[in-house]
Amino acid sequence: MKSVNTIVDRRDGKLVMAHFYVAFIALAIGGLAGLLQTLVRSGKFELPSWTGYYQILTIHGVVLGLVLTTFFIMGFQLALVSKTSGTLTAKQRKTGWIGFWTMTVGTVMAAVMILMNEASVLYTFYAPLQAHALFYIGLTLVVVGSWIDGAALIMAYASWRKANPGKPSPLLTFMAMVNTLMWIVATIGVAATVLFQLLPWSLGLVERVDVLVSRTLFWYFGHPLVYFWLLPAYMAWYAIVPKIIGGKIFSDSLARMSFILFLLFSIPVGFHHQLTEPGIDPAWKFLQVVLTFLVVIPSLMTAFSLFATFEMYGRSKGATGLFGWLKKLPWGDARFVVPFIGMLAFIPAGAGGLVNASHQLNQVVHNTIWVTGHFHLTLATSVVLTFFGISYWLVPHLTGRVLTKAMNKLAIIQGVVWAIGMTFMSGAMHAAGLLGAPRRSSFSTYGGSEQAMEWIPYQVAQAVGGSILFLGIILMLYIFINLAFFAPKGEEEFPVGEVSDAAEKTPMVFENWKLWIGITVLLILFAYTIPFIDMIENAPIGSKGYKFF
Ligand code: HEM
Ligand SMILES: [Cu+2]
Repeated sequence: MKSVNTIVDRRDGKLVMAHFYVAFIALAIGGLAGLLQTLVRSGKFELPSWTGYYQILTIHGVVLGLVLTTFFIMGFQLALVSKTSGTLTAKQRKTGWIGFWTMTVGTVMAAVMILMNEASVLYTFYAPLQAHALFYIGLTLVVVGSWIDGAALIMAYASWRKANPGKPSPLLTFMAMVNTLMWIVATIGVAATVLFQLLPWSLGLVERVDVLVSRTLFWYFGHPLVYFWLLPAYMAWYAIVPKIIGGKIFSDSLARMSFILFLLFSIPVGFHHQLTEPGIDPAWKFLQVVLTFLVVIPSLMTAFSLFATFEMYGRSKGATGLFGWLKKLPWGDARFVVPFIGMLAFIPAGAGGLVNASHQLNQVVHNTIWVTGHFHLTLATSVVLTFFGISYWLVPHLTGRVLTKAMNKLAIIQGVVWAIGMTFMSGAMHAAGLLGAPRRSSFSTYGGSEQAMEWIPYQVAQAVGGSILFLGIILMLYIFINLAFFAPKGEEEFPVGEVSDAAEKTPMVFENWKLWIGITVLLILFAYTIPFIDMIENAPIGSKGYKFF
């Protein structure tokens, strides 16, 4: 197809790399904070007096959960659109730069407030914990900047559609569009709580805040946030990994369908994070849990089509028997192996997610460190290893360099080190959580209580795992710097999968955004309107702000 560029235009490449520099600086800072947390929680290490556990934990959560992810994803999606729908126009690229700088200024503002110990409120910034107003303004700029980046993507999509009437957009552009639209609908919730509740309250314009309303608006955003992290990994799994192994995309329509289902079912489900919260009628919690479980459908569609791609490829290479195709996969290629480790991690991660979302089982794990174990498998392994796997070819592609054999080998080692470290850390977190160990807690023996003593061996195991993981971060940073500045000049492939010949033609209905956004909005109104009216009608007087730092 004519519209597929062989290489991403240098000017677009610079814009993408700007996003990646911020993301990888975030990885360095956040990784160090993570290491310190595990060391503190082992009970064998104390932080210096000028800092504290919650300040470090806020840095870790904000910098990795919010900054690394948003910058990497926006950069990656810009690269996908530039590659599959054609070089950005000057106006689109400029919009992207404005978005980048808005996000960066916001990040610096929030970071300075955290470093000055004016905002140790953790990355969820739940009321009634109250941060400095500049922290909330900084986060608002990050969100607004991401909308401006999103506008650049939407403009690029629109110009492709205009130039190619009646044709379905390139698959990776389509996927980036779905994720961008989901992000815009979702971030309205967090923007609302920050602008109308937290900011006026931290400025002293109002004295009290309605905690339940702010938490509800946060989780209206917080669940789709995790899908905003996950979908770019799915883009790579569906449409890039098949090309890397030399196979074909199983079905273009199935991939689009599953993305649309994520758009529909990711948002009206925030209550599954609020199952223990009073003030929400259990019937509405039940409804949102049912909607949550519908996400199982596109998840299993994804798993099915990935393994179908692998099997079809293996058999085309002459594999026989039930699992013979496994041997034919390119086990020496980091671009495949590292995301593949991420896919494997998603099996226990997804199972744990079903536990979290089930009301009764949630009572056992709620607010324990099990939850932290869960999202270090989903986000910090499945998603992050896929992002690393993408960086191994995308960074050299953009900088006009190549991934050498030596770096490829180091990259595989990096993935394996991560898998080992995470098995220890996340495994110990899951186990300690089942024994009741709380998340978001510094080291304590709780007055020498017997139950707290049971947790300590697991906390030591977490520190062992955390140290191995930190080694994984150092390896990743080393490889990134090599690929960005030092690797030999050359042309690294940007792999874009082709659809299997046997697949059905893609119907145009998937591009009917009015329809999909319409259904999304209806589902949101259905799931949230009545409980929200309840919350406001029965609102307590609200809470004053607390600063424990
Ligand atoms: C060296 C690697 C890492 C280590 C050792 C580590 C360790 C930890 C620990 C011990 C906690 C929980 C502490 C507590 O609840 O008291 C935590 C929380 C968290 N981690 Fe990591 N982590 C690592 C990498 C990552 C990565 C790559 C991400 C995301 C991309 C991530 C995201 C988070 C988030 C969002 C939290 C929640 C913070 C909160 O509850 O406020 N971590 N991490
Ligand atoms: Cu959720």
